[in-house]
Amino acid sequence: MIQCRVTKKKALVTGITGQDGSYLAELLLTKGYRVIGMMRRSSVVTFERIQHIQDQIDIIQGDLHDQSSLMDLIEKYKPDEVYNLAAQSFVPTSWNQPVLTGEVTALGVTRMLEAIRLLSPQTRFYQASSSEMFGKVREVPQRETTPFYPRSPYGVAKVYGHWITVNYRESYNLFAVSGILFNHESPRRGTEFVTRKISYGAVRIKLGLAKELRLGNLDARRDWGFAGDYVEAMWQMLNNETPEDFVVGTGEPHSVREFCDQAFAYLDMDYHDYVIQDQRFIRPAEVDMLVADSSRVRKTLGWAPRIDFTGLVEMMVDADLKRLGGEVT
Ligand code: NDP
Ligand code: GDR
Repeated sequence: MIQCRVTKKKALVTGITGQDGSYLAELLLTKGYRVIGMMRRSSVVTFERIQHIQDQIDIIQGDLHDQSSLMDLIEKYKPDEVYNLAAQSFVPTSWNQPVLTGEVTALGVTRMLEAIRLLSPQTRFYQASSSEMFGKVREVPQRETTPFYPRSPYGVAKVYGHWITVNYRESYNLFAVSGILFNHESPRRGTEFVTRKISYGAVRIKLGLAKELRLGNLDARRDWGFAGDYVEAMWQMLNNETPEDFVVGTGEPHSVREFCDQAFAYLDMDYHDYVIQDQRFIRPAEVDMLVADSSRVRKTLGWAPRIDFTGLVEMMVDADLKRLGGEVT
């Protein structure tokens, strides 16, 4: 009897416990991958976002600070694909902890690339680059060729991560790509990021659990999409014929004020009555406006977002209502 053995593709995801890691793991599982999730050791296990798929993933300890943990992982699994999503990803923290941000968000990329170069050069590598690299924007909208002008230690670290990825592709012929993703949100977004801070804060006010919501710059504008759509672009980039970098975004900018307006209005409230501008949340250097020209990814890979701005706001508010025990409107 001829035995037919189908080998599953193996993907290693760093940052598996984060927002994007959880959506990407779901996507890869539906595509039949064996998913190996790397997480750093902590005294409290942070499995909230992947609880529902925990027993379908191999969860392995590793840290972007620690070269030998990455080498062990790459040598042991020889993954077909590595998605490097782990980072110190909160922009304000990067001013308080600039060295740590550089260690993880910048040098961590080189550590992973070195492990791949030395132990598994056929592995395809995805780097989570960011629209924060455009910072004080040199053109509007921003595309692959727009020069970078980062405005925070986080943005600077991401620029390093981006260029080291390009450099390893050009120096060692690795299939290494960088997705320059604009802000993407979801009900799984951390509560310190502005969209979730607003959806969660508005619901708490609606349910009588809070009286006000304190925010920073209400006039900042971002190109916000849904994280579930963006992880598809990551997979498409690693499954493209050639290693190329792409800008991914909706192409629609909205202000923090508009996000507040929609979230509060959806709950039959007026944000003017509750939102207070607080100096504590103003950044030392701000990125005023980001908006993507993602025509290349749309044309080359056929990527397109499915959820629009209103759909995103309502999804996040509904999820927080459900979480906090209120009724979905
Ligand atoms: P999150 O902050 O939700 O997740 C970050 C992940 O990195 C967490 O799993 C965290 O682990 C892990 N991590 C942090 N430090 C280390 C370390 N030293 N070693 C190993 N793991 C570590 O981020 P997102 O999911 O939102 O973003 C994913 C990636 O995409 C990040 O690199 C981010 O900078 C980038 N990006 C995000 C965008 C967005 O809008 N979401 C846009 C563009 C880029 P733990 O749970 O233990 O904290
Ligand atoms: P960002 O996201 O810095 O773009 O980085 P964040 O949601 O933190 O800020 C977006 C904009 O909102 C303004 N803002 C506030 N932000 C926060 N966090 N809290 C507030 O109270 C507040 N008030 C106003 C900010 O000033 C800013 O202009 C995210 C992260 O996911 C990065 O990892 C990723 O690379 C980029 O998106 C693209």
